[in-house]
Amino acid sequence: MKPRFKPYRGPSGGWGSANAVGTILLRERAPLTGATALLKQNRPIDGFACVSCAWAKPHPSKPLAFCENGAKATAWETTSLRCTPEFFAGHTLSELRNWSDYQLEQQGRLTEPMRWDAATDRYLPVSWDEAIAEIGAELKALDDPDQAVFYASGRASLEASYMWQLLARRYGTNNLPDSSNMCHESTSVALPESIGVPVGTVTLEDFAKTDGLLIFGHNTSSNSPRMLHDLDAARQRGAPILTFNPLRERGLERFTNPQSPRQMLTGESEVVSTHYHQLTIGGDTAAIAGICKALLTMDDAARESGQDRVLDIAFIEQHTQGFESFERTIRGYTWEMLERRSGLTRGAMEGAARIYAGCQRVIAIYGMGLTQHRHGVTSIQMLVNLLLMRGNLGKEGAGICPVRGHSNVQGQRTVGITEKVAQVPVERIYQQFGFNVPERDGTTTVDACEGVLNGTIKAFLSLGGNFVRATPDSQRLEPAWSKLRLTVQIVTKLNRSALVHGEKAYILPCLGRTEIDNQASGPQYHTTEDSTACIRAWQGVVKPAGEQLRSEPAIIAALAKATLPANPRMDWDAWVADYGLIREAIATSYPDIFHDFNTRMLEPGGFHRPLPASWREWSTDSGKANFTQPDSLAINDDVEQNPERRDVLNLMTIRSNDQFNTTVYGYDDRFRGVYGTRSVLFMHRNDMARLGLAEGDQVQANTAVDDGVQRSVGPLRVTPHDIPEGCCAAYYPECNALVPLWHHEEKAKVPASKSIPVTLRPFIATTRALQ
Ligand SMILES: Nc1nc2c(c(=O)[nH]1)N[C@H]1C(S)=C(S)[C@@H](COP(=O)(O)OP(=O)(O)OC[C@H]3O[C@@H](n4cnc5c(=O)[nH]c(N)nc54)[C@H](O)[C@@H]3O)O[C@H]1N2
Ligand SMILES: Nc1nc2c(c(=O)[nH]1)N[C@H]1C(S)=C(S)[C@@H](COP(=O)(O)OP(=O)(O)OC[C@H]3O[C@@H](n4cnc5c(=O)[nH]c(N)nc54)[C@H](O)[C@@H]3O)O[C@H]1N2
Ligand SMILES: [Mo]
Repeated sequence: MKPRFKPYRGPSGGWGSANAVGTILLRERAPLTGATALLKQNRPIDGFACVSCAWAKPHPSKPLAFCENGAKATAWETTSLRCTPEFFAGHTLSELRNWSDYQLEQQGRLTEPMRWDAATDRYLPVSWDEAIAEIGAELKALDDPDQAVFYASGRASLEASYMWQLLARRYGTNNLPDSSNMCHESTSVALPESIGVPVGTVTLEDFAKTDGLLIFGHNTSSNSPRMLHDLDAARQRGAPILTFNPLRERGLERFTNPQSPRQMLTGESEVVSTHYHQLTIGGDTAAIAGICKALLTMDDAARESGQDRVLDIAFIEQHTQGFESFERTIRGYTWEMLERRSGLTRGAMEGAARIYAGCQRVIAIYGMGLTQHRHGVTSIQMLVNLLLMRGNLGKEGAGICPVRGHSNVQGQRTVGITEKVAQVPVERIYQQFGFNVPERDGTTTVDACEGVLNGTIKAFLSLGGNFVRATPDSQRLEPAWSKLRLTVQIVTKLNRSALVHGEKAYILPCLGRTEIDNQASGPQYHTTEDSTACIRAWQGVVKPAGEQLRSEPAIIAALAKATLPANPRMDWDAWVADYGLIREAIATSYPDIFHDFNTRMLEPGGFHRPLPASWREWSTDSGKANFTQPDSLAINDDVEQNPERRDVLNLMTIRSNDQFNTTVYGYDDRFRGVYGTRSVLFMHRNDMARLGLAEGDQVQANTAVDDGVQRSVGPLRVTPHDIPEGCCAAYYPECNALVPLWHHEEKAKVPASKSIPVTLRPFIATTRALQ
């Protein structure tokens, strides 16, 4: 199909979404199973948690509790397409490596365990027993357990995740990186320092009571569309919504509620953001500092004229520390510098401050636009500072709301998927299972990539995900994978990570969350934790995609039995027979959060993890909420800045409305007016003119760093867009080759994939084409 480009003037939600749902059900050839499954989507206890985003599910649930993208995710999993041994017989891996992400996953659900055969360069079927025994033998043969990595993408249930970390730790390593290391790890580093909890503090009840919202760097309409209902309800109550985003994301401008017959019939839509601030990429710390500065000035004036203070002085005195030095730093910034760094005018920042000061209960929402930067932790902490100034933490209707990505990524950390030993209940694990958790911290995602490059990693096992495709520096890393001895993918669909592999490579196909998981004691529940720390039970509703598929807990248990010495205290078989026993083990390891797990998970609405910050108890070093100092207002200080070089643009890698991470559902990005292609580069018209480019030109993007490595992606079609000058945007994962592995958040090590310096050149056909 020929690509088309046409600005989208419609709202998010509405008929555009309804049409898209029908299209995807047909494309996946799952109109019936898919549609039936949708009726049970996000219905706790007798239904399943959406496999798409991690946004909270309301209780009681609505009749059709799903969104366009949730429906796509369900259709993707309940598809009737199958990727069988016959498919693999027909294609060598060298051939498949030239296929796109879309083509690979479009083959449908994997049905049988497969083993790579070097002689024919094909995956051939293998029995479960043989595959598991061989993997166990390979792991046992490694010189050092730290040569193995146990990666987890954020979809696996609490039960599977707990078993996965236990397997890795008993085996002898804390090498447990997960997708969070590329995502919200900046949050997990920033929030504990500031407020003593690693996760967001708000619940849906807070959304129902808030009177003001700030949204930084989150594309809500594509990535957590169900949240639009909560935003819409707040708008109806008159709450202002201030959005800060370099792109004018259409879905954050207008929304038609698909559950409102009136709006659907009349085509009416509601405003989402009342104020939209198009700051420059990475300009958030400066923009928030500007708002803080304006608040201080307003507070000075109020004090002088004897009016009510703008700052919540009682809160600051009783609950925080570090305010004086924070205040000094903020007052020290000049407006000239704040304007230059943020890309916003002083007037815009002052205006935002006035609106913020007019609200009594404010929630600050954020996503990858803050976390995937060199100084992501600083930006997040600045946002917390802003909330602290007016006591917007630990009270109803207010708080910080990091919107997590994968549907159980927050929960995985809660049950031990982390490379950091300090976060593991070492004592309890010892009492429970009689072994010592290894003392050395494990690898983050970036460390694991380095280990693959330098040969220290020999075995890589993946519980879901598509690590090869999701990580930075693809052109540099891909060839290094062949040096590994063992690669294992526990997945539902074929992706590039199974094609870029080690000497021994296996695909172990598993059940998805929509599917009925029958074990010895009957159908099993599984549990998840959403972005509001709400833990609930779910169960699959559709027939498994193949008879040979095994559940994730069953696969992990089999691997554990083949790898670890027998230990009567870890009864893997009993756990698989009855997941309730896994939950009892989780409750023993984490009693404060999970006591009476098996009962409480079935309570209407589930249960919330206790978060001291939400009742103003601060589990920080100081015992108070900490105002932190911004260490830098710079955007890219590990990349040489040269103001003379006006040919360098700052690139952000973003998601379309038709993908879930590396899963590409289709080639349209309706809200951004792009149809039939992902090979685009969104640019400001002035930059195009300055660089002598016209709409439709094909360019190659090159990373503008001087570390001896050539990084390029193309062809990309030059596409004018409403984006600040000097900034440009293109899609992830196609552009991951442009992100240097060392270019990451300085403390959290999250790849800084939202700010990559690039130069553009006309595309020459000899360059490696975009996959
Ligand atoms: N349908 C669908 N849902 C998803 C996903 C998906 O791929 N598809 N992925 C899931 C996952 S794992 C995650 S982590 C989340 C991701 O959801 P988001 O956090 O929304 O991530 P991105 O799509 O990368 O978009 C980042 C947004 O930040 C803006 N941005 C970029 N740079 C900056 C900046 O410097 N400052 C500010 N203020 N804004 C900036 C971009 O314009 C964009 O609107 O969604 C989850 N949900
Ligand atoms: N440049 C750039 N890079 C990025 C990002 C970015 O914005 N820009 N975003 C980062 C972020 S936020 C994230 S979270 C990562 C995502 O990184 P990952 O989590 O590793 O990748 P996904 O694309 O979500 O993984 C998709 C695969 O998961 C498998 N899968 C799906 N469902 C299941 C299941 O139920 N069980 C199992 N076992 N497997 C399943 C399927 O085979 C599918 O192909 O990418 C990161 N990389
Ligand atoms: Mo993510």
